Amino acid sequence: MLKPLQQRKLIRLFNIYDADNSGEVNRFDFELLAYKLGRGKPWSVLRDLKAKYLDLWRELREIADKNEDDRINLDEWLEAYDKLISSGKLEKVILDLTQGFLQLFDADQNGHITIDEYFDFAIAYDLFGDPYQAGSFPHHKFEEAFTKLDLKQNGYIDLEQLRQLNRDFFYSDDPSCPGNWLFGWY
Ligand SMILES: [Ca+2]
Ligand SMILES: [Ca+2]
Ligand SMILES: [Ca+2]
Repeated sequence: MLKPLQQRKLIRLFNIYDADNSGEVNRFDFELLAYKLGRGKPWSVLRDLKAKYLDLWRELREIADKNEDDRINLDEWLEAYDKLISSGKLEKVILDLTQGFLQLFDADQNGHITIDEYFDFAIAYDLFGDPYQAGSFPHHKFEEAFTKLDLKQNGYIDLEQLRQLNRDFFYSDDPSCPGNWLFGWY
């Protein structure tokens, strides 16, 4: 059974992946995320991003689309994560997620996520609003989130920390846990 805090975070994650705010997650959301992330980048980069996100979508559909209608609604989403967590299968998902996250957002590929790289993630996934629109992006909240995630307070997040933050995001029932902030406020 998911605890209330876990559930709240998973609903937050659902809303992030529901990029077009249609109330369900489907392949269009993943295409949209790829386009947002690839905006202004060369075609070959965008093409690879699209392929990556479609793979991600297929994996998620496999896990969560219980009634096989090519859409994941919130009930299916929560049930899938509940099962992944209770069966212990989430650990593998977290390892894949962490690796994928570094591939996508560690722009200079040095194994560390800096605040600038986290900023790209925040924009693509619309974690805090549009930073280029006046009044839309609470920059103190964004910086506060990164400061919480920067567990060693050394200005970046490394692979091991990222795994820990992901684990805490999915498992932790402690409101003061830094990993809760991985996808912005919740
Ligand atoms: Ca959607
Ligand atoms: Ca479905
Ligand atoms: Ca980096």
